Amino acid sequence: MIKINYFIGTAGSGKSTLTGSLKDYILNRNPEVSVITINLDPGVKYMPYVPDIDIRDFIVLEEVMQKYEIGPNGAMILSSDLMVNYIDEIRYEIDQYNPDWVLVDTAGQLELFSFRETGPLIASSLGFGNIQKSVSFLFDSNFVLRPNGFISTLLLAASVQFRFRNIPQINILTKTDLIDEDQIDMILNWSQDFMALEDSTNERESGLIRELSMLISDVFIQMGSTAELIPCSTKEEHSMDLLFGYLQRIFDSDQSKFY
Ligand SMILES: Nc1nc2c(ncn2[C@@H]2O[C@H](COP(=O)(O)OP(=O)(O)O)[C@@H](O)[C@H]2O)c(=O)[nH]1
Ligand SMILES: [Mg+2]
Repeated sequence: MIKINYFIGTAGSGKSTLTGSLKDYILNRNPEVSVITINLDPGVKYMPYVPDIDIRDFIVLEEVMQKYEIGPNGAMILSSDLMVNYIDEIRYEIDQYNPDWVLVDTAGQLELFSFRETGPLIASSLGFGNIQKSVSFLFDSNFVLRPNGFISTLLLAASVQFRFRNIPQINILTKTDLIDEDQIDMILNWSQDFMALEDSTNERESGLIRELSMLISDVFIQMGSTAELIPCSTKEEHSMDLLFGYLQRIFDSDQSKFY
């Protein structure tokens, strides 16, 4: 069985760092396990790790700009759409490695991968046979310190879940080393108890934002709890333990096998 995890999140939420760090972590812990990383961001210039499979071997942003005579934004959208043409090549390369784990780093701009056809199509096309998959959605710690930032990120996480339909999703609170314990507890509490989120919203937001936030958190209360939020810092070994444990459990439970 090959386990594929897609890291999805807003630009700067920590996808690339976590992809590289998690690979190192798994290899350090268990050298006989084989792990590969895939970069699916055709526009990325600098990466904190060297990907084993790289979409930039097939699509070069500057060439797309020149060939179609478009600017960088249009070229990012087109490059992202063009990725579906290389699904067979990516699948072939994955099979060459025959890995236990595949960590997929997605485009800096969340909407390119998740809200166009590309991401869901790649995820379902790569998902046949002996492959299990999961989505990890990243909540940037600095972003979700206020109730309204938390709620907007929660909405994004829910949209990603809708887009990737039945793929099991975990939500990760990234860069927890940058905020203090109390703040981490507060955010985790919001994710487990939407009443607490509503209380904080009442206290800390005002005007239209407060009204809207209250309405939205009401919807979440009525929907029941979404996926659990897992705190993670790539700088702390114990939090990588926690995250890897969750990922393993997702794949060990039956839920990711049938999609
Ligand atoms: N302190 C800290 N910084 C992090 C962590 N993860 C990522 N970063 C930083 O956050 C920034 C964005 O990370 P990156 O992985 O490029 O985000 P991406 O756009 O989602 O791929 C970079 O400056 C990283 O060094 C973390 O766990 N702790
Ligand atoms: Mg990145």
